[in-house]
Amino acid sequence: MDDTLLGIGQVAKESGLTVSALRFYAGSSILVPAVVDPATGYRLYRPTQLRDARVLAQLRRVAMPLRDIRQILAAQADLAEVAVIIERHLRRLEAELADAKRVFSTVQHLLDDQENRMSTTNDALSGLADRHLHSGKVRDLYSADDGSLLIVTTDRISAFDYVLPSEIPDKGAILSQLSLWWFAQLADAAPHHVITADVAEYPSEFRPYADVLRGRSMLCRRLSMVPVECVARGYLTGSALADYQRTGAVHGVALPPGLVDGSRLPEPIFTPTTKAPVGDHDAPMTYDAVVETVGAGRAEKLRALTLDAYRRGAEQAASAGVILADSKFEFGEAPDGTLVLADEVLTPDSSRFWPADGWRPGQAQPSYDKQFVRDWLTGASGWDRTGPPPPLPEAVVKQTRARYVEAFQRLTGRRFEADVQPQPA
Ligand code: Q0Z
Repeated sequence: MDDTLLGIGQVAKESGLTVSALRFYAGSSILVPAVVDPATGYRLYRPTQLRDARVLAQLRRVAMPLRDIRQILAAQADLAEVAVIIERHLRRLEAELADAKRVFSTVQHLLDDQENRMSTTNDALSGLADRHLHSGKVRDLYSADDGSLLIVTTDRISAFDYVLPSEIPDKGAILSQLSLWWFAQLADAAPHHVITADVAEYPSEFRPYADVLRGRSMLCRRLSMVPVECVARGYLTGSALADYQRTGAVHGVALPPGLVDGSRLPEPIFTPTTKAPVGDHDAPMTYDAVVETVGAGRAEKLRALTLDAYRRGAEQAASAGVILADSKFEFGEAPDGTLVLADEVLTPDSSRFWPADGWRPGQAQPSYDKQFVRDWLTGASGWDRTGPPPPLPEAVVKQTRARYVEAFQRLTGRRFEADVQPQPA
């Protein structure tokens, strides 16, 4: 055995730890010097303890608690036990990262309250900042004390991947009520996550905000969300068209030759995507990738539920003179394993709606709701699509609001009434 002992200064130098840190660890029963020279009082370490000091220095870099490090140094011959301790710490770090993301999202929301004068719901709901979980481009998510979730649909509008600096009055209420109506229409095909949209039934912490929430929010069961965006397409456009033009297939599904932008597909197809973090784009998944992610049983149910919901939606839309080109559904799992339809359904924000009488395969189809916005942004506005987009002129706001109202009334057969508590469909 090599019994050349090392001084504390040398161990510090070669491990990257400081002398005072080494003293502190020794006081915590980690890396206790093998020998204290009785004459000088110097702390002396064995060569193997230098390796321990290096291990310690590395593990502290990833904030591993001292008790875990003590265990690892004691168990070092047993690599399986070391792996268990490392795995446990990795899961802690992942949980902390998820927590940090929520914190950052809340911070952005808080700052937005001050910066973004245009966002009326942000201002009105700033008292709920500590319950705020997440914001999408258009909707905000809050958590209730009883574990349920509140989805608030704002009047924000996005185009070309930007949230515009103008709002469309009542858009949030219209889309929220459209989604509620569809949940009710689809209820015999799939259970859904809505508990109530009646503000009088909301948990008490939301009562002070009843006037802002009424008509534009829904209280939902908290589910374990399936990490797959379930998209169904009956028509070829967008990223699926690009896929097809490159490979002749879409998400691994072969399609007949000769299809063009806006072509109706022989039958609706399931084109799932990954859920990308904020700001990223979703990536296509093959069916096999879905099976790998959620298991064969869930994958088959998701595909069947998605295609069924799409078919029903497309059929009802068609009878109102509207083409439902494609739609994205999100599912969550209830504690008993049931797959539950969640998020929003069959709204213009989750789907492509085209006016049936303007359908011309072979060219880009006009959007039912956003065409005035897109035309103005790419034309008269002079915006070059690099920086943030300019505010919309009043006329474009009015035309666009009218399109949302019209879509709601055609699809549901109901009148849209602002500031009214929606009744169950
Ligand atoms: C949905 C989202 C946002 C609205 C989480 N029932 C549920 N259970 C668990 N999680 C969710 C739901 Cl809906 C959930 N999202 C997306 C974000 C507003 C919906 F800011 N995130």
